[in-house]
Amino acid sequence: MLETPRVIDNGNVGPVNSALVPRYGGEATYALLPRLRDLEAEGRRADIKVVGIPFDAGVSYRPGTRFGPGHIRQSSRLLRPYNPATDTSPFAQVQVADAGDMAVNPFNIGEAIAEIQKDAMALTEDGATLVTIGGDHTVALPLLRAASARAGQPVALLHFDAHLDTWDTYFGADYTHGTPFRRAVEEGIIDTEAICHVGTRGPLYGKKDLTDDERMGFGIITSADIFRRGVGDVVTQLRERVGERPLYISVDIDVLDPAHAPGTGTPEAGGMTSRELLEILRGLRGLNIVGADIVEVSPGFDHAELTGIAASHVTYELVTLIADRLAHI
Ligand SMILES: [Mn+2]
Repeated sequence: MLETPRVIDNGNVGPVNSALVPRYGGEATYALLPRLRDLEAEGRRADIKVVGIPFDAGVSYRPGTRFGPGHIRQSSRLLRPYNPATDTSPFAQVQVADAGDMAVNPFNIGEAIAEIQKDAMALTEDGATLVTIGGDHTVALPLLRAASARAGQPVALLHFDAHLDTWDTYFGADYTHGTPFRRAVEEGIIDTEAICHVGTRGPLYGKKDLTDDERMGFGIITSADIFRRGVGDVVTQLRERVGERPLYISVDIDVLDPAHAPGTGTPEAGGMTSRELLEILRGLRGLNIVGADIVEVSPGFDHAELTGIAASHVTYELVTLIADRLAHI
């Protein structure tokens, strides 16, 4: 077994050194970062853990997000360690590692949710922050449970998605990828003073979908709002709504237009561009982000890694934000 040369910056173990090893060779960890188990074998710990949840038992339309984590990792090989948008090197500011995949039950959603919650609690036991690559949106519920338990209070939520995901049941099922945020409100794990959907669009079952959602406390910035008002104005509103609260960010890749992210389960026309999404995320710099997920990447419907690349960059900006905040506290 050959020793893999890595970038070591500021004492932190970074990606494989791509001046010595081709980016397209070797194991596809997220951004070619070290495996958590290898760091821990050396007595190190990670401040940020990127963890996969290969799961799609909660989908209502196209399946395939069980292959999302592997696809995002494969599409992340070209990411580099310096982020010019923020003038930071996130993998040098803190230790970031790929924690591998959670092994969740593909046949029993209740059991899968319990396993995800248990694994999320175990991975954050040492104070690490999780950035999760999914998986369908069902996974956000147990991740929010763990995030609010660690924060010791309900967390603010920015939910980037084409859809509300606050429906009640589907075929009588309470736990699906269309219902996690209604369950989260019912469970009191998100702070209804500071919850907002961003990027919604497309037809609904009826106006009641919106009135129910509003009654739960959600604000809505639609995809059309972003086009009409612009990124800067939207960022200002989101920052005011969240303030200094512990914040969880959930990004369904279908928030992007199908032109930017075709590889997803429930695509809707008229979405934002990947440039707009990345710029909104950069605008959240300094906020107290306690966890994040990027979900609904379904590689069987992807073309030329468009969706995988978009998701890998979204993950990179989320890691950047968390690393920068951790480096300044
Ligand atoms: Mn969703």
